[in-house]
Amino acid sequence: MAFKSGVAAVLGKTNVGKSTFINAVLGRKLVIVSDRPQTTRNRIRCVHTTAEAQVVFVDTPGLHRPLNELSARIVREAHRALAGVDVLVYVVEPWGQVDPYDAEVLPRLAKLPCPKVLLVNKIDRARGNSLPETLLAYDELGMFDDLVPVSCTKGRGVSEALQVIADKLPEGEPLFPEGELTDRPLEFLAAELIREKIYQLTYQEIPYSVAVVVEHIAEREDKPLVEVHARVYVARDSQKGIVIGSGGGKLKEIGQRAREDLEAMLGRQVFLDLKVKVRAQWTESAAEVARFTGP
Ligand SMILES: Nc1nc2c(ncn2[C@@H]2O[C@H](COP(=O)(O)OP(=O)(O)OP(=O)(O)O)[C@@H](O)[C@H]2O)c(=O)[nH]1
Ligand SMILES: [Mg+2]
Repeated sequence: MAFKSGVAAVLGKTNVGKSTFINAVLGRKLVIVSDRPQTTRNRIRCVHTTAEAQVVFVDTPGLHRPLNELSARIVREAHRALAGVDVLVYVVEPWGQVDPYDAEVLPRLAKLPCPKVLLVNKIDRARGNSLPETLLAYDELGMFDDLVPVSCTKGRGVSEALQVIADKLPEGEPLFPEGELTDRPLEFLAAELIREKIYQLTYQEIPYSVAVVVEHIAEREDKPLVEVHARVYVARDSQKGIVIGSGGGKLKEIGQRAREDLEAMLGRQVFLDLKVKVRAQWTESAAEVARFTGP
C-alpha cells in the first residue's frame, strides 16, 4: 500500500481535550494541557509517523467568544489552521446534544472540502444515554464522515481514532523528516511547560494574564547541565505579587514543577532561571499580544 501523509487540524471548543488527544496519540507529552479554558494559544504541528502514514496534527486554540485582544487572536489562530488541511478533526464532549456554540461554528466548517471526523471525548464521564444521544445529534448534522467515541485520559478509542484519520489522508511522501515531532523550537516548548504550571497553580484571571518567554537555553560546558532562562510577564503589578507568592513560595513551586518536566523533555539536569516582569495591560494590546504569543 502506498504511503499516506497529510495535515489533520484538531478543532473544537476550548477545554474539550484537543491537546490531550494529540499527546495520547503521540504517546508522550508534547503540548500542554490544563483544566482551565484557553490553555493552547498557538497552532502547533505535532507529527505522528508510522511505516504506513504520517499524520501532521495541528493543535489549535479552543474556540470561544473572544473577550479581549488575546482571546480574539487565539480564536483567529484556530481558524487559520484550516488552510491546506486534509482532514478536519472536531472534538466535542458527550453531554447528549449538539453544544450551542458548536451549532454556530459547524455550518461554516461543513463547507470545507475535506473529510471530517468527530471525536466524542471524555466518554469516561458520560452518564446514562448521553453518549449515544451525542453521537446521534452530531450525526444528524450530516457533515461527519466518521464519529469516534474516545477517552483520551483513559486511552480508550485513541488508536481507532488515529486509524480513521490516517485512512483519510491522501497518498504522498512524508511532510516532516523522520524523528521530527513538531515545527516549534525548543524555546517555545519550554515556555509552554512553564505556562502550564502557572495554569495549574494560579487562579482566577492570573493564567489569562501571563505570557512566558524563554530567552535562552544553553548547555553548560563544565557539567551535564542545561540552563533555561525564562521570563514570566504579567499584566499588572498586583499579579506579579500573586505569581511570586509569599516568601517566593508560589514561584518556587512553579519553577520546581517546570524543571521536572524540562528535565524529562531534555533528558538532562536543568537549572531554571525564572523571573517575573510586569508588562502593563499586555493582553489588551494587539502588538504586545503578537509579541508574546508568537507566530
Ligand atoms: N475525564 C476526562 N477528562 C479529560 C479527557 N480528555 C481531556 N480531559 C481533561 O480536559 C481538560 C482539558 O484538556 P485540554 O487537552 O487542555 O483541552 P483543550 O481542548 O486542548 O483546551 P484548550 O487548549 O483550552 O482549547 C484537562 O483537564 C484534561 O485532563 C477525557 O477523556 N476524560
Ligand atoms: Mg489545548
